[in-house]
Amino acid sequence: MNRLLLVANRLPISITKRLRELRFTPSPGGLATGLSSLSQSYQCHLIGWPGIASEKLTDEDKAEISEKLSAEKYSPIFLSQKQVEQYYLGFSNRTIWPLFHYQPLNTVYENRFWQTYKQVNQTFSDEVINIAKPGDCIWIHDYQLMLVPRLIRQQLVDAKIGFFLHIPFPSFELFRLLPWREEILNGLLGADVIGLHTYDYVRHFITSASRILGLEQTLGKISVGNRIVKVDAFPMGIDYEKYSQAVNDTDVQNEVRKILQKVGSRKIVISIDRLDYTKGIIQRLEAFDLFLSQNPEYKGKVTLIMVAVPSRTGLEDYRMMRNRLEQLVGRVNGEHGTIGWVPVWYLYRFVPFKSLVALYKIADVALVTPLRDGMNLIAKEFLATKGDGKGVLILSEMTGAASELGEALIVNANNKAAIIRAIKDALEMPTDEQVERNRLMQERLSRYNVSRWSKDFLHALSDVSKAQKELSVRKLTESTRKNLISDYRKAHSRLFLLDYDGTLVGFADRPEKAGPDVETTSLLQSLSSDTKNHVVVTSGRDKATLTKWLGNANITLIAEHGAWTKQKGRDWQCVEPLKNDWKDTIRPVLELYADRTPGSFVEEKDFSLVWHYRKAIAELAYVRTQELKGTLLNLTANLNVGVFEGSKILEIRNLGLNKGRATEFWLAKKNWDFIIAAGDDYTDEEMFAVLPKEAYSIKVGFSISKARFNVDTVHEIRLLLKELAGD
Ligand code: GDG
Repeated sequence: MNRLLLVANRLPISITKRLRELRFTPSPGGLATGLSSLSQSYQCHLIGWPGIASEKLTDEDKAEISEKLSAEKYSPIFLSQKQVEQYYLGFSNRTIWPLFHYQPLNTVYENRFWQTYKQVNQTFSDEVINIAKPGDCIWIHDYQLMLVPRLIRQQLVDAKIGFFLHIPFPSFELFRLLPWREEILNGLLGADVIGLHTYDYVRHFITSASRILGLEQTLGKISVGNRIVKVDAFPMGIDYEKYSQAVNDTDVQNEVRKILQKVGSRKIVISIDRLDYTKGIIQRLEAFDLFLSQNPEYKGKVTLIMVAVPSRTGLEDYRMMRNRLEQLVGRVNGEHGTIGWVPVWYLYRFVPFKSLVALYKIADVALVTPLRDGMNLIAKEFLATKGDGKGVLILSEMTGAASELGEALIVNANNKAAIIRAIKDALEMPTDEQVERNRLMQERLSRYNVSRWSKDFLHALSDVSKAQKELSVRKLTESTRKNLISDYRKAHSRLFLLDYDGTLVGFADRPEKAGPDVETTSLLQSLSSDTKNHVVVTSGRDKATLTKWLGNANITLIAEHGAWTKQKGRDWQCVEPLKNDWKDTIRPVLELYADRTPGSFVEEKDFSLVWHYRKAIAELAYVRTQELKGTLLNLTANLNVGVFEGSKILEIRNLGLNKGRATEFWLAKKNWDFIIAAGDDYTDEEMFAVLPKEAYSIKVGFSISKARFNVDTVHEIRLLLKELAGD
């Protein structure tokens, strides 16, 4: 059975020490319970902090802890008090947590927090590296450990590494505020799969990777060096069975009875969260206060049961919030309450599971209105307990859960009037409607439960690792190279199809600077001097440039992706006449963008227009490219031209032009017994696609390609060609 190493800040256990004796209390967090279903397919091993500062422990204590926990397949990470304060309470909860929850004004940027965060992430990685074996899956969780994927990758190059972020990934405008944004992105990109709760967060992550690191993506796959990183949405589910079955437990039923005896026939609204400013608890209570003022007929008829679970009590902000909340509860109860009716029942504690389920069960309305929340599992758990389908969920649109639970009463958590209206609508909603809405959501939640979530994530991880392996298998190895050379030597009629930019020569700041050096021209000369060889350079360049650079070589030139051909010793010929009238509409648009984007310019060829932005500021170029693409797609909708994105260019050209057609022409010309084709970008894919399967097709650079082989750099392809030329 494969091993799964689960790495998270906390182990699902708490250790305390009294009178020199250690006490171990299981604290089953959502994650550990949620992932228990994986134990059928994986041998799970958990790595995390056991919840006690190392100053309180002797060496013997640590040995005892390690021994006891290893029986549970847990590896403890020991952290000092200072590390807990600076890495956990500091960087994780005063920098990342507020910033990622759209609270930039509450965000603290302290270098010492960051230094300790790096140090602790290193400690976690060292432990993983220490216990990992080949074939293990490593799954890292959450914002406390964002540097771990890369730290592990640096040591275990081929490891299968996944990362899941449980909180929102903020929009680029927020993320860019972080002084250590590059390091955080690079840290995450050490993973093979980065999982987020929603597509919005995926989009935000991809935008940040592109605008901050200049990385490009296709369909959620980002190329990082010679690796592919998949970024995708995996909305976390709950253990649906567990909650839907729990309502039948005798303990839960007793609890339900007890609460109902106290509340009587009043309607019950519940509010349950960790006490955190992101959860919108105070705003929610203010809305409830206003609801009672504006709807006095509900006085005495409805009770709000508010559970605030103590959280991060070591932070001043959290302590202050508790004071504010308790004052407000006092005021609301004082102002609206009567003898015999307390409007808000307030509990500041962690409630046992049976009480939690009982509260869900008896609630007529669940008021879940965070200001921001990665997902929010309370909303889902509430629905799972509603076997009879009765009950109304009021849900903030700022939660990840809102994208799955559209049948709930969705509100803007900052809009008190909307919350007040929703409370009233919920209390008055006909039972049929409640049932109808809930059934749809319940079906979805029971299908996409936590076990499905984790399996989906791990499948994605296996798929990406497989693709990664295929990619490295496709690397042109020494033995394929030898085969290629031996096939070449045996052959009598050989065809070379070589792209120019990015294949024979590297990119330059400006296209006109990428002319061939002496070595390139003499390489092409040597190849073509062998009468068995026919060399074709297939380029997107215009014919004037190719004539200037390669006109004297005894080779065939293809310009503008196949629009023009110059066969050995002949003149240029236009393959087929194409319409060009579209250029007059498109040119002014491109020129406008060139003016608005310093460093960019427009190139005009016979059958295409190209906007180059290699020298423009990356961030500005990104914004402009997106705008320009949108504009061009609109303008060209009814024309026979396409908009193509290449390496730092946008090209608009006639749809009939592509290297595939040009390649087919050359393939049909003769009975070649050796074909080699090399290229680096999307236009070369058209060439690779039409080649016979025995042809040696080589992609320069590492990304998925139709080519049979990949090489890393221009240098490598030139070395190969030199060897063939006998240079
Ligand atoms: C983070 C993200 C994301 C809460 N109070 C009690 C109790 N709980 C359990 C609930 C639920 C879990 O804790 C809370 O999960 P949430 O999703 O509501 O929120 P966070 O703790 O902020 O979690 C969040 C989540 O990670 C998962 O990815 O959804 O957005 O912030 O399971 O049942 N359980 C018991 N007593 C309590 O008093 N027994």
